[in-house]
Amino acid sequence: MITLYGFPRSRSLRISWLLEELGVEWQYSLVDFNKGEHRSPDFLAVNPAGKVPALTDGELTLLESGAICLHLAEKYGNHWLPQPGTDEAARHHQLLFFTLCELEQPLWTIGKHKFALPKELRVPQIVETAAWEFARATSVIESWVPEQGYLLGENPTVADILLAHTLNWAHSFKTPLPEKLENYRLRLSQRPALGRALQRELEALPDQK
Ligand SMILES: N[C@@H](CCC(=O)N[C@@H](CS)C(=O)NCC(=O)O)C(=O)O
Repeated sequence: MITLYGFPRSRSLRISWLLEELGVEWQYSLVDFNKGEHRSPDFLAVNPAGKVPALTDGELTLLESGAICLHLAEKYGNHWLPQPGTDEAARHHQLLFFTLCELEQPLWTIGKHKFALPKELRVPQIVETAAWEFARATSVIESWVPEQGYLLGENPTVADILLAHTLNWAHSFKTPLPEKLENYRLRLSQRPALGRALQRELEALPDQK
C-alpha cells in the first residue's frame, strides 16, 4: 500500500494529484501542522526534516516531491514521462529542475517571508527581491508553455503537475501571472484528478469526520 504523508495545500498536493491521475490505490496520512505533528517523534522517524510530502511504498520511504513524482510515474504510469534518453526526456528534466529551482524557490521565499516563517524571522525587504526573481523566471517559463495542451504536447507529464501546482501557489499568494501562464494554470486546474485529490485532503481533516 502507498501512504502519502501530507497536509492540505502543501507540496503533498502534487503527489495526491499525480496518484489520482495514475489511478493507484493509496492512503492519506494527515500530518497536522496545526497540531505540530510534523515535529512529532513518529513523523520525524519518517522524515527527519519534519516536512511533507513523504511517501511510503512497500519497503521504500521517499522524500522530496520531485523525486516522489518521478518514482510514482516510473513505477505506475510511465506515460506520464517521456521515453528515457530522448530529447523530449531531456526537455522534461529541464522543465522539472527549472520549476523547482528557479520558479518555486523565489515564490516560496515570498511565502516564507509573508506568512510561513515565525514573525521574528521574516525580512519584508526580501519579498521585493524574490518577486523580481519570480517575474524573471515566469517570463522564461511563459515562453515554454503552449496556448493549448501541455508542456510537451498533447499528453500531460509530471512536469505539468509540478508547474501547475507551483502556479496555483503563486495565485494563492496573490502573485500576478502573465495571461498565458494564468490560462495554463486554469486549464490544468480543471483536471478531475486534482478535484479528487483536493477532496481527499478535505476528508483527511479531523473536523470533516
Ligand atoms: N523540497 C521539499 C520541500 C518540502 C517542504 O518544505 N514542505 C513544507 C510544506 S509544503 C513543509 O513540510 N514545511 C514544514 C516545515 O518547514 O517545518 C519537497 O519538494 O518535498
